[in-house]
Amino acid sequence: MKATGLAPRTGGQVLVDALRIHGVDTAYCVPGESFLAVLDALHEVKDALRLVVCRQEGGAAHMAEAHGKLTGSPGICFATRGPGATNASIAVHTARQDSTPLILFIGQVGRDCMEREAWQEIDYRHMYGHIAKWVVQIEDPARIPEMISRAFHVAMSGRPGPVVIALPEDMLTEQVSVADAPAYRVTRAAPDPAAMAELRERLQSAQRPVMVLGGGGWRTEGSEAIGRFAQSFGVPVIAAFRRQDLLDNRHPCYSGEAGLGMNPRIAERIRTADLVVAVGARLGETSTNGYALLDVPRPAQTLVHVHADPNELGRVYHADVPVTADVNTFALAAAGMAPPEGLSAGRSAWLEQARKDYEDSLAPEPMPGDVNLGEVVRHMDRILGPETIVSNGAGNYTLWVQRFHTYTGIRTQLAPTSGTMGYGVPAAIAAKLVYPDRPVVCFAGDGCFLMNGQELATAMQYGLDPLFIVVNNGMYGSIRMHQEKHYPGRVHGTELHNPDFVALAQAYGLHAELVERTEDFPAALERARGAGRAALLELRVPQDALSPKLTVSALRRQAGL
Ligand SMILES: Cc1ncc(C[n+]2csc(CCOP(=O)(O)OP(=O)(O)O)c2C)c(N)n1
Ligand SMILES: [Mg+2]
Repeated sequence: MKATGLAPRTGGQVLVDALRIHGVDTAYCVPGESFLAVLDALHEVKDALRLVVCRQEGGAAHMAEAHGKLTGSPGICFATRGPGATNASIAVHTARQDSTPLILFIGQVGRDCMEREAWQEIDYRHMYGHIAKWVVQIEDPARIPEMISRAFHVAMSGRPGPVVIALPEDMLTEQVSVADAPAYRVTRAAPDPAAMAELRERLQSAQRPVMVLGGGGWRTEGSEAIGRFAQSFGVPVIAAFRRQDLLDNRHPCYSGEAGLGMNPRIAERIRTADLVVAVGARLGETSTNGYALLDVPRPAQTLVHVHADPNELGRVYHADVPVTADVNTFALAAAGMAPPEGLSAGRSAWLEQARKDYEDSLAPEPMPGDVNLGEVVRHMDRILGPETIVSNGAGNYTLWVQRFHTYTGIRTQLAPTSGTMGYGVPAAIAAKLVYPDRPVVCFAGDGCFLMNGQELATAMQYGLDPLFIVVNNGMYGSIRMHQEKHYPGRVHGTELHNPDFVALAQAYGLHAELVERTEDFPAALERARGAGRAALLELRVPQDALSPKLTVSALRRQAGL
């Protein structure tokens, strides 16, 4: 140890001090003996840094990911080596696809037995090499301040994303005298003024412009500025898949979501636009109907592509105006540009039609069975109000949630663009930890719910009161839909025999009820809200109702069955 005049600390203490310097107030974990020294250091600061103990690392890491989405700062998760690290990997993938800042710490085997395939040993640089933004193993406790500083910078800068840090067990117990590093600072690239001038010109001459918002790193001022920009230039705004909260859906320019199961009118609007201004969106598979709405690599539409990561520009599409910029900085610059004198009649009509199509799409349509999910979502919106945060995972039930719910602005939606099942439950728990006073509703399918249903115990342990709405159709409905489309009538591997969800939730200590008719939902919702604790409402829906537009019976008729 070098003589530095600094008090010696264990690696675990240096790490926890670094987390506090970087502003961390919450960490999620499932404990492991591999990082006992960190747990002990956290014990020292337990009033300043809350440790949330979870039941499965997939739940813990998804809570940390949702925490990162909601706060805009890296979510923090600790998992043990081997099985803990493999369980947690699902959220590293989510954070990658969703561009969420996340730091996953993994207890690693001791340096003295590394590379022997010691007990639970994995080389995380290989395992996470492709899905994390950066992976490091800290071999020397004296370098912890440097590595933690770098981890926060990497997770937050450009396109945000996940960082994985392996912590050898004996490195965490080693004493070291080292100075702390200061808190990270985020750089925000500003758009090139020449590109902004070009954007303005192109917007002035366009007949059918659309803006597509997506990606990570958005903040309130960016979202508000993009709304002002859209309004002053009269541009319809389309949200990329599961990015519906980037602009308040009540804004006169908001025109719906380009995602899975896309409204054909939105697809047509993007396809026939003469100018697409993509801000933060990668224009990936889910937002382009499988890369069909814009030609690769040279779209027929004029493309202005704004992204924080220059590697995304020119990766799939050749943009006419590529702009490397932080989305918020771009939005503020765009909102400051002088708007055109007045919109041509054609441009006004284009905008009005886009908004009208969106508003028309909000009217729930009839569906088979006694519970109309569209009506349920609309009712919930009216009662719970604009502060509500809504989470979901993957499955066809999300098509109703994402179509009929009005997202009222930034950070009101927790929905994985990675399409992972099991996300809604842990995300809702994290939302309640970040915003205890806001209503939080998790929608989950019967399949989705049981992927992380064990985290109901975590909600109860911390006295949190989200509302869980389980849409029970007795099947992996989304896969059944594809099965019926491609192999009609040959149902295999998609049927589910479920537990009694009400009894299950009650066993965890929640208020729980079964709702079998739309008209019973309002009173059940009131009782759930008044329960004073977490609540679960199970909605029974028939298998026939595959999506807001599709039934099993219609598909079978088409197939002549
Ligand atoms: C972790 C994970 N495993 C598998 C899938 C594939 N998958 C997508 S949707 C789905 C079915 C979801 O079922 P459920 O939650 O009951 O919703 P439903 O479609 O029935 O409304 C499956 C298995 C996935 N997206 N994520
Ligand atoms: Mg289901």
